[in-house]
Amino acid sequence: MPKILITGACGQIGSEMTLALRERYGKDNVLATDIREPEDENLRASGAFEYLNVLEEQHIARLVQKYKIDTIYHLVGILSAAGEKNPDNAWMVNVNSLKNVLDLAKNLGLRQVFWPSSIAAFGPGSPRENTPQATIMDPNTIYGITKWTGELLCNYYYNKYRLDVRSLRYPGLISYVTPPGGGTTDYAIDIFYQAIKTKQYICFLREDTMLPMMYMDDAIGGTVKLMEAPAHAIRTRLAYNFTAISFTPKQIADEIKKHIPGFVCTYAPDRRQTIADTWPRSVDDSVAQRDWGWKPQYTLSAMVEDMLKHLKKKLKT
Ligand code: AKB
Repeated sequence: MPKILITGACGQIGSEMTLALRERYGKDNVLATDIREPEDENLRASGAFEYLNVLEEQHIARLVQKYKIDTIYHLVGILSAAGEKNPDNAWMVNVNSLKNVLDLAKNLGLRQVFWPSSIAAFGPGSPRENTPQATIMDPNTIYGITKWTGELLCNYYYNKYRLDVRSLRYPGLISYVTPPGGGTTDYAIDIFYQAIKTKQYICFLREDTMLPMMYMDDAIGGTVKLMEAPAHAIRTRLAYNFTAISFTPKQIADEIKKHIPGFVCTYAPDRRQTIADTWPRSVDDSVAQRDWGWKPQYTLSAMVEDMLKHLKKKLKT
């Protein structure tokens, strides 16, 4: 059984990953850490939590030793739109913390590290349709630059030190548990809250902006599958392309309208449009399918139905 430490456990991915890993490996084998206290009652009640600033390598090391950790899911990160507001902070949090985790994992002989990359690692020079696993990488947001740098670092630590570090290029992730903050794909979550609360939504991307997306259940399932795959199956130590569904704001709005008649979505693109315009419209994840059996479950309509069911309950409508 792995002994896991999760950083960023109170974030969008972390809060669900913590619960899923505790369910799978037992609550005593998964330590949740974050720089902020968990607000979610389920998360708080589900097992041990420790305050952690990932920029302090010694602090991570103390927790690793105290809880006999052998695996780190390093989920802390500043997203794309937030990164543009404070590039220095994005670099510090996204790159320096990853370097701390990789150094510590190497020095203490940890078994495995997971770190999320993103479709933001691609850029204007990458093909935008069915973007291949290996292609031109020229991200032009600081977030994308940190993600591509992080991939190169992971690859370096594997090649030089044989550290078993694995990574995925997450698309926009959609979930009803913890809202994201500061991303370009966040509209695909906000739209559900507004559709339920007011039947109106002003989208910050153009109606035809197609981006790769995934429901959180698929993201968690795929991540666990990657981490449990035998080492010989993992044939890239850069991040794997990883996708489920590509859709535009208009397509998701139309799908929501089937469940909430009268819902109206209008469009007022802002600075996030220029970020989205440099990202893939769809991604080729056939290498992940071939190497470790990646296969998503949720279609657009299944995802919309499940999101609305859970969010209506959460918002008590
Ligand atoms: C963002 O929008 O910044 C993220 C991402 C695609 O990595 N959701």
